[in-house]
Amino acid sequence: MSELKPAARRVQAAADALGLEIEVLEMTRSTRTAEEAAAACGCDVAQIVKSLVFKGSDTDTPYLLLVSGANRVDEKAIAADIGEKLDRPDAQLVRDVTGFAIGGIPPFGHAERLETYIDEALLAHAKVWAAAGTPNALFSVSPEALAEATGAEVIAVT
Ligand code: 5CA
Repeated sequence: MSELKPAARRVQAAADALGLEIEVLEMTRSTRTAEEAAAACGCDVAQIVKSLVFKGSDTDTPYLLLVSGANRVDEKAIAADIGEKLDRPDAQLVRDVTGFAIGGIPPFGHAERLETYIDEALLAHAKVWAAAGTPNALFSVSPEALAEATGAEVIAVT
């Protein structure tokens, strides 16, 4: 625990503050992409939580989408759920609103509170794995507990 990098420690502290019982683990190999994360934790890529930031094209509101590693977001299909069209922000905006760099964006503990949606496909698994601040830190959690802790609305993303 005390050996966690500062960004990973921030995620553990945020989980603790939310009352979410998880343990951040630092892997010896890269977990930068969903495929690498699945290989590192020995799970299916569908069990990896991608924490993706989008930006509303009308309001510039940043939205966080927690998406199964097996799915690609259909931006047109989800616009109806969210209420506006979505753009993909650049890496700097993602860093500004989350406080973390791409490849390690966690699902909570961000620089600002983000309106959050979770892919219904993640709820099909007993356990999912999400990034924890760095490109080799992860934690496992039940998707229901993750949805509750993040206040996420369940949507279909594809
Ligand atoms: N640690 C892994 C598994 S949890 C991880 O963070 N995967 S991820 O999919 O959530 O993060 C990578 C995502 O960041 C990519 O799917 C892509 O949507 C986004 N991304 C990658 N490069 C950029 C970029 N230059 N600008 C904006 N978004 C980017």
